[in-house]
Amino acid sequence: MSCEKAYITTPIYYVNDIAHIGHAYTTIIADTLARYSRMSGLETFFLTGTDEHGQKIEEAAKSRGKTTQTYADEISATFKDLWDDFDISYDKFIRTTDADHMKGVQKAFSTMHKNGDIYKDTYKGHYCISCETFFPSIQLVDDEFCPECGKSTTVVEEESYFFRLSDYQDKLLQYYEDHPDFILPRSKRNEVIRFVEGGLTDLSITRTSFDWGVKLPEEMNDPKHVMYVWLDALMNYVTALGYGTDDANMDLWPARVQLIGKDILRFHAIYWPAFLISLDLPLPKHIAAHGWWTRDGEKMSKSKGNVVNPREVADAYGLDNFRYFMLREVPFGGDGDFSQKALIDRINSDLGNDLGNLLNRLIGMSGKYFEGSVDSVNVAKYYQAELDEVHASLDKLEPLLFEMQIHKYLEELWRPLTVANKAIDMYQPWTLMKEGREEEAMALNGLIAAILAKVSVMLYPVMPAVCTKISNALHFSIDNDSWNALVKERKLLEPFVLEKIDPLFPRIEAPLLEQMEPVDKKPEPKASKKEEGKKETKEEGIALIGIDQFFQTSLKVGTVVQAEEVPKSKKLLLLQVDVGEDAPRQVVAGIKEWYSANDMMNTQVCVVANLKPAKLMGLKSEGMLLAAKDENGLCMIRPEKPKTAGTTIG
Ligand code: ME8
Repeated sequence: MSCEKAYITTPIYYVNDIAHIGHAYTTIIADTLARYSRMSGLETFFLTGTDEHGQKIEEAAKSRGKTTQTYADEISATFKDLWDDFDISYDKFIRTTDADHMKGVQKAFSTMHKNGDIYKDTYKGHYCISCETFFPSIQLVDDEFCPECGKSTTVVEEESYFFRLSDYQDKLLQYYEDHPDFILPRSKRNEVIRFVEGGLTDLSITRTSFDWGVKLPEEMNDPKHVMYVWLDALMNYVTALGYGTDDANMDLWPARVQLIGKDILRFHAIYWPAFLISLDLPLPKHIAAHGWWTRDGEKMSKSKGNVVNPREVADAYGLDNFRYFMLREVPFGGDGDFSQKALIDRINSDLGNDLGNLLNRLIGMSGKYFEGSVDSVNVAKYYQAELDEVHASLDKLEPLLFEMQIHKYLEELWRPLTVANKAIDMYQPWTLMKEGREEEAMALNGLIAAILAKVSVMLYPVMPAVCTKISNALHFSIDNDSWNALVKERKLLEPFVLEKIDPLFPRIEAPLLEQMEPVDKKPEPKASKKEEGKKETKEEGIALIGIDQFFQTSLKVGTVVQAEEVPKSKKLLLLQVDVGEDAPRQVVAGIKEWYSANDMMNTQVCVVANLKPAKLMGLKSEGMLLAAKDENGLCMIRPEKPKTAGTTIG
């Protein structure tokens, strides 16, 4: 690898709203790159954070009746908490309200001013608060609306400092030409070049009409101005390293990859490099812009109520599965659509059938024939061709990752799994054993284990928890040593006895999140008033139903055969309930405030037995208990006399 340091950044997210799948996507890609960089021995620094100044935030706080700082603190914490819960391996979480960041921004302003790149004038034009962007009249839609988000713009006429962006047009074009992979993917580079060739106008970089922002440096002696939020925000990438204060980590600059969504490419590929050149700082190696996530084919928006909450998806489907899905499903730079169906397909097929099943096959083979032991000593003797094919794929991976072809990285990483699954089908360990070719059968075991080990090392940056489970079962740890040995030096595993582990990817038969049904489902046509009267009678606001509708619900008597508390949950108990089937059902019940696990043991309950399974705090729940709750608390509904478990209620 050409560079020994890897500084990786995400955009800093606005605190006007909580994180959604788009934010999670950027952050998970960055986390993947950071994890790979660390594993491959690079000095890695991974930055994320929140963007807290500007008119948009000030207005969001006002509309919620909070001070801007309190509001920013609260929302910033929700981002940080989410990344912590997602085990995002960031090294620093920056906030643009941090004192040293603000100092660094002032330093940058002073330096640009000294370098002759800043002058004072009057700004006349239109400002979109939502995009925090100025637009010349010719770019507006119907002379008023923002060309980016379609919202109404505000007419602004105010004194402003300007950055001489127009002076940078030729320098930037030259830079793009000399560094063809500065902007990734290449298709996006062409867009930027066309925009810059169209002509750059100087950029208004201060505002006077509000004051939630960084003040100008004291020597400017102009206290009514605050910095334009994008100048403030972009500088975070260097102030996080100490720019303008102690320069402590500035040796990490320039960044190896700066990840962004395509919506903010112009700021990162035009303004940001121009600011850096003005400050005499080198430019980042790559600005990598990914595409846009939609939900079931539609743009996500709060008003449609179809915003995908990453925490909810990860809780229901597993964090690593969610990570894999997002990175595998969409070619980097392209737009992606989130649907539960697509996610389930990836989990059942790629993860369950190809990866999970291979581990099960190895557990089966080594258990049945060799009491779990795996020895690689004769792998090369019998299966050199397979090893060569596997290594040829592994060799292609690293460049794909840093060219941001992550979906191809994963596609290529699946080839060794195909080699392994095919080898089992072709050489048939059961036949080898029948024919007394034990050495070959053990070597096949060794081959499969080696492939699983190599794949889990390279998959680790995408699926850290799952790959750690695999490596534990195979008795090795994923780190720089094993990366070197297994991937670079093509070594095999030391002999070991395989641990049996639970299936990694239990098959998912139906969507796990009910409330996430496609939003484009047409609502039932409304019956006319007259028809309504015929169909149903309303009593005290409760719709009456027919007896057949009632019988669609399967209610059964259940006996609680096991009860325990759900760790870290104030409300939930985890129950195993016998409802007369082969095995008890697992039910997660929100009753802990009123019943202890002990209270519930060996009692009878009424169970709704045909609810779609749901997940609560990551635990599958296959039923619901009937209970009644009023102002005095909650009580379970139980049969008056003991009844056989599974007895139908109705
Ligand atoms: O733009 N699909 O912050 P922001 C994919 N503060 N990615 C999405 C997405 C979607 N539907 N929605 C958002 C800002 N993103 C500025 C950045 S950086 C110096 C300042 C992701 O909270 C994507 O990475 O609006 C996008 O660039 C970022 O969130 C914008 O986040």
